[in-house]
Amino acid sequence: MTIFWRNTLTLAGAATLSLGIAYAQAPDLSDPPAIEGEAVGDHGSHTLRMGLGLSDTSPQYLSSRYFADILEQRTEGRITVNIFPNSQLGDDVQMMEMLQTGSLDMSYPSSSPATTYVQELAVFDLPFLLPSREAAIAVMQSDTAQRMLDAFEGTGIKALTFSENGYRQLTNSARAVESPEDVAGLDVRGLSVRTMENPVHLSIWETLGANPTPMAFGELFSAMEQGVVDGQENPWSTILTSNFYEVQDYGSETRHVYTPFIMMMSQRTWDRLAPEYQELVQEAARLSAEYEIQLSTEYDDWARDQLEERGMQITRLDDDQVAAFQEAVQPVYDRWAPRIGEDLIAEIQSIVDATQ
Ligand code: TF8
Repeated sequence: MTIFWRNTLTLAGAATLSLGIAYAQAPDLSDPPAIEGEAVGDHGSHTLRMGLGLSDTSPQYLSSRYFADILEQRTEGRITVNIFPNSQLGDDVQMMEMLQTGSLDMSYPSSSPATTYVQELAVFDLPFLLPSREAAIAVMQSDTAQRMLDAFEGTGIKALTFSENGYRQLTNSARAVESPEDVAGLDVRGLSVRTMENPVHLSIWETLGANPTPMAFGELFSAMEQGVVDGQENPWSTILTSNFYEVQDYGSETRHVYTPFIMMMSQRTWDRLAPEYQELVQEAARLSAEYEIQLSTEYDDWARDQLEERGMQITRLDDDQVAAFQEAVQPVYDRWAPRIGEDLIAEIQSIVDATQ
């Protein structure tokens, strides 16, 4: 077991043991899948810089390390990847711009802020579109999704693969939320909710009666700490690994949107790689995305239970309560489906139906 993985395992182990018995199985952070395949031969040396938004305990980071390890091993050290987590090089929007100029080699943003480059990605932002992780994975691995990755052609960004950011959950510091009325506030003001920089997400929270504020992820913790916003929405693993429980008292298992990540490389970096290296990068991206989805799946329920252990009041919604949210956000479909494309939504829906 390499030093890195042992330290990470210890972190997860300590997190579990120090907080009592976690209800869900702790993620299996033992060494990632074995790296197989022959060395690809000498096609020059490259040191790549990769910027990530999340912390170095997140599935996004752990799978990116696995990606880097595959490249380093299969090129016998000729390709190395230096990973910069915690939004230290910028937020998703800024890092995508850096890919375009070539001042950054790789990044791993959510699909939502990338809709400025490929508008069809907004289909993933439609609320309650993907009813299960199985359906989400089928969509991300479909030809329809590959067409969206290919649509980055000409933007200066090479989109390599989708993986899982995950089902988004609402948290806030004001009150427990189990209905759309709790979001809007009947005798009190609507919740101020930070959203990603994406018009469909703004529309969702406006429709629910909240006061949405688009904001870069790197600014979110201090905005919540200072009360600039009441709440935010992200998967449980992000809420845990970004320590949001320190400034958020209430969580609601809304699962209102499933967001993919997109692993990206600067087109300039990609064009500098020999074909054999390009093929290896694509294979390493695919393998690390599979591992990321496995980790993110294992983290999901475990992270929610860890948040509960740390004092967050988690509201689980029953089918009727979920149905009330689905009904309340129907106007979002009415407004955005024509702009995203009814045919694309129908394609996605048929993939979803085939998994149910
Ligand atoms: C968000 C996203 C982010 C990720 C991360 C910065 O809420 O879900 O957590 O894109 O890579 O901004």
